[in-house]
Amino acid sequence: MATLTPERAAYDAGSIQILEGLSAVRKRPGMYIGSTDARGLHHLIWEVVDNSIDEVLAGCCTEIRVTLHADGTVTVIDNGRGIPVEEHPRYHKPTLEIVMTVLHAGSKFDRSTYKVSGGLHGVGLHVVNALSEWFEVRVRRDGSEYVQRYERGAPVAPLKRVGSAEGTGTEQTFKPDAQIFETLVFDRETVERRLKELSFLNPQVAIHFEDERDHSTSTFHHAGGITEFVADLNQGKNVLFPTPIYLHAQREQTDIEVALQYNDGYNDTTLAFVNNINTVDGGTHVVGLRSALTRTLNDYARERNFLKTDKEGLTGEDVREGLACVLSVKVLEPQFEGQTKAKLGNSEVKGQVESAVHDKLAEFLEEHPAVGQSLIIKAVEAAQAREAARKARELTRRKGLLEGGGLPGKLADCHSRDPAECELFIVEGDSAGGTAKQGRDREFQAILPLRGKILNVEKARLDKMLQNEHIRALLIAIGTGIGDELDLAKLRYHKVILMTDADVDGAHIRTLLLTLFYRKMPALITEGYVYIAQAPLYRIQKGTKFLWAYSDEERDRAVKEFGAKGVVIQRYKGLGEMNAGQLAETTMKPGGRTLLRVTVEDAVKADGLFSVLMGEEVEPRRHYIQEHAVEVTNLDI
Ligand code: 0RA
Repeated sequence: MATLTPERAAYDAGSIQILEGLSAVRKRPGMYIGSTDARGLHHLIWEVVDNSIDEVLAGCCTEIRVTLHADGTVTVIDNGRGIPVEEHPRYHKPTLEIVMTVLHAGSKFDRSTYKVSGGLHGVGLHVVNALSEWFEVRVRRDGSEYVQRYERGAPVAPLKRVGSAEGTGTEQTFKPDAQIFETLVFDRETVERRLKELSFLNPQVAIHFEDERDHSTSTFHHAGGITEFVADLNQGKNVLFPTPIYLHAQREQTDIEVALQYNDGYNDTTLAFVNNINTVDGGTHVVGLRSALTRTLNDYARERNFLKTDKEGLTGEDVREGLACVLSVKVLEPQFEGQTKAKLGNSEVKGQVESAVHDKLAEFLEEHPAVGQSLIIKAVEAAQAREAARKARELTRRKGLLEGGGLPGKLADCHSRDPAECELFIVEGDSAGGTAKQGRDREFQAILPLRGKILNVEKARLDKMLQNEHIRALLIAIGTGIGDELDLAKLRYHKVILMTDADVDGAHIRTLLLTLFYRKMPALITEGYVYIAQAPLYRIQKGTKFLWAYSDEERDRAVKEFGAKGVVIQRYKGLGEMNAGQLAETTMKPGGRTLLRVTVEDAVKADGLFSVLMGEEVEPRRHYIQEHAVEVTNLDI
């Protein structure tokens, strides 16, 4: 908690309640913004921008301006009505100050029906304020301009009228508190991605972005809304029909919007939002959408004799092959579930979305037979490919059994049969694989070497990759099956650990595997079973003392600690340069090692990279990987 200077203490003498609220936020920031790492840091921006978006939803704001300053501060400006400044009837202070210290910005005034709220969003500006070293708000309203400044959530002076002003709006600048956050560096791409997303979801608003660190600027304004969003997802792809299908309906209090368009690829890219929040873990709205899609297309195909027998049918996977889709629902009281609060739980929404999408899609297809035909042909082809793949799988399964135990020959399995304690290390290269085999604890650690080259020889669709012998060995080792048949109960290892070199090839294979997991076995990632092992980059030695360093910063710290003189720094380029004991000690053994748990966001990033990897040109590909090596959230084990 901040200590108050005498002046501030005097000003705040009557505000015990406010100070208690602030100290609660500062004591347990994670309860309010999820975490204090990079994700939590960015959450501050989302919270402030969401409040301006609420003003857009109320129909009172058309421009938002977000600036990342070079000194780590952020400014968000909107041309909404301005946060009210008149005295709050209950607290006898300007409403602005109450909004900044206690209340949710919209709570008293109900600015819009579907507020950005629930889960970690909509926690209130007072939370951002409490977690900022300082926060300055400027409001233009009723012909005047007002300012107030806060430090660590507490006002340093009363709200002040500083002059006259034209128009209305709110300007907020804040500096995240170094006492709270582990990192203070905003990621331009992350911010841009969210602003772009918001501009698709709220076509009324133009969002201007500037990053003063690299002098980049961009403006996001998409009058076409989620239809343009889908067109954007399909950019550079061959689409089956030129304009995305757009459906809009209301069921009870829930507003449902869907845009979708097929491409000639094989993946399903469905983005789902609830009150503008990206529900990366899906939920009832996504379940409703999927079941409507499957039902509607089956009915349509059957009525028009695209399916030969009654028994034959299109599965969910069939109808989602090559799909790009954005689902945006507005729910009155959303319940968000799961670790990251990114999954919708409201059970009533499933039926609402299912009914709306079924009715509107059936109607659309009735009126656009050419579109209907093109996507049914695609889905029927997918069904045929699925059947062929099933036969091929059956064959390998039988063959696998003949070869002994059903497990791939390359796998050095562990003794334990309790998946909860078992770990599978997927190791790049036969030689590192050999070292890992020697260094492992064979009781619970299994090793599967994979060749880094597989990606280059498989410049093809993901499905074809599944025919690759190495990938098949991996899938058999993991045990769950893939796609709709995925069964986590059959998972043979509760930790699936990628152990690759810290170079381009390592990034290559990691991207490939994460994409495979994300697309074909997403539950493996959402349930937190996938990890990345961290191998040291340096060994720093002086005399008989030595330290391992996992980053350049750690290396520099170690050198300082030892005193620069006589220090020997050895750089490790690959896993293969360590002996078995070293690899075990630094990277594999619980206690000494650091494992990074892969999040859905990591996987989404990998998925984006994958498309670049599959491109024809080698150089941009290498370059891109080096620039964008998948980052992951830290988790010490
Ligand atoms: C409460 C009531 C009104 C507007 C706002 C809050 C408001 C909050 C934020 C936060 C960022 N920008 C904002 N703009 C407006 C409506 C007051 C009225 O009726 O004039």
